[in-house]
Amino acid sequence: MKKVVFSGVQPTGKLTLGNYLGAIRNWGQFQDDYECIYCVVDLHSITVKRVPAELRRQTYETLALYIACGIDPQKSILFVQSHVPAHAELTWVLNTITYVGEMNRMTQFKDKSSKHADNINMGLMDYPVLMASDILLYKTDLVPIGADQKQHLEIARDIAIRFNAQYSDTFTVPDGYIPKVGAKIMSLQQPTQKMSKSDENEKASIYLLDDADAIVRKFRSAVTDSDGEVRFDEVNKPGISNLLGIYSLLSDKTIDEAEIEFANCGYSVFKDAVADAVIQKLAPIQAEQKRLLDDKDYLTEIMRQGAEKANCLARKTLSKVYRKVGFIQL
Ligand code: AQP
Repeated sequence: MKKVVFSGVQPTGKLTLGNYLGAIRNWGQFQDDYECIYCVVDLHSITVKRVPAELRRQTYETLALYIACGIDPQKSILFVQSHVPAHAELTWVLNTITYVGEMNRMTQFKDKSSKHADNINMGLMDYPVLMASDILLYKTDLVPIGADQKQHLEIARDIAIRFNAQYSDTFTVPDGYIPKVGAKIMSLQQPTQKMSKSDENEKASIYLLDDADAIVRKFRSAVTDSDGEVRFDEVNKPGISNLLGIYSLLSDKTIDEAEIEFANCGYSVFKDAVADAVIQKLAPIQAEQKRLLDDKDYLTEIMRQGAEKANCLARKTLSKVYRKVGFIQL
């Protein structure tokens, strides 16, 4: 039996370089050795207000990006969360062993509540429990995530342990896989905050579908500092350190090597080199995503096949959970 990897991204807005370097880029490496399950988490994405037609379009776009980034539907299960009802059903059960106080303490809930003060809905608060269901339904061993999701993964572990203690061994307790470099790509305009697809300032994020001109422009206007030295120092030089991290990941060079390469260059040469590395990496992904989006039937078929496989696995776990809590099975 192969170990199971599960992860997902919300089809909210345009995916960023942060989503790619922190999460999706790392997914491919597991495909040969693990049973990989990658989900487009559309149920999560309606915790903030959405335009329905946009959500539909972005669901296709996100699935196409997964494939364009190297996730092979022959090797991994790719599916859309709302096609597998067990995610919502398990969430209800897990809600009954999760405490309001725990959810209130979640950093993302606090952040999103302040950003969407007019829409602090129950779904926003319940987001971590739905995420726990996503993970636990598939007996997941490993969850590749960016650093921002660490707290949610810990809650998923706590919920699994709590359920197992209360009802006997049922869930696998998952581990997180957080990359050593790239776990938190920062905003280009406020380098002490993470790059986020819902950031209203478009200059703050590199979107995976940005064209070359936009990428160059955004890196040229990236906030740095005034000492002129390309050196990694997250505390005193967060902007330059963020750019060094991005360059190092995309050029397969270490941070030390990158520092040496740009030792006497000044920031404008360095920024253009980072932009160029990003453009080179994204160009083939963009072309492949476009090709896939021109073939909606193919993408729909991938969704259908993925949903069938995921439903089969998820129903088994849900039925076990229902038995354990005492629901009558017909
Ligand atoms: N800046 C980032 N650096 C590294 N990893 C990141 N991730 C997100 N931003 C960065 C990782 O991407 C995966 C999917 O994220 P998500 O779509 O589920 O939502 P999120 O974490 O809330 O990401 P965003 O971009 O900030 O979305 P919005 O703005 O819609 O809330 C996760 O593994 C995440 O860690």
